[in-house]
Amino acid sequence: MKFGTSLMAAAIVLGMTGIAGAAAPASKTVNISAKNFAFTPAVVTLKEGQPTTLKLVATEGAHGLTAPEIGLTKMVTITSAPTTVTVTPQKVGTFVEHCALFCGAGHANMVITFKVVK
Ligand SMILES: [Cu+2]
Repeated sequence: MKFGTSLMAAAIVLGMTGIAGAAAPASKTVNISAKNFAFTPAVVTLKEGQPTTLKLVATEGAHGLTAPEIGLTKMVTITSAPTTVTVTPQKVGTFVEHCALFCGAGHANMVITFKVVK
């Protein structure tokens, strides 16, 4: 009987956690496309501590993204086949990242800005 009661209590707690999880934005997806020589959108706003899936695709050429400030330490190669990577930024700030894979004449100016907010 006691066991049954605690199971029920556990179910209630789990249920409440579920509700709390729904209230807080769970996981968010941001679509980012890359072409010669720009990322779209050029500015991506992320929330500190919130897991966000970046869906990366190249509409032209091949590009790369490394953004250690938001937790993306390993370069992701961006091609016409969409790739996803999930990051959970831990640091508030504005971080400008350059394309991480040489892509041609405009490579040096190819940037994306991540704004991490509270
Ligand atoms: Cu490049």
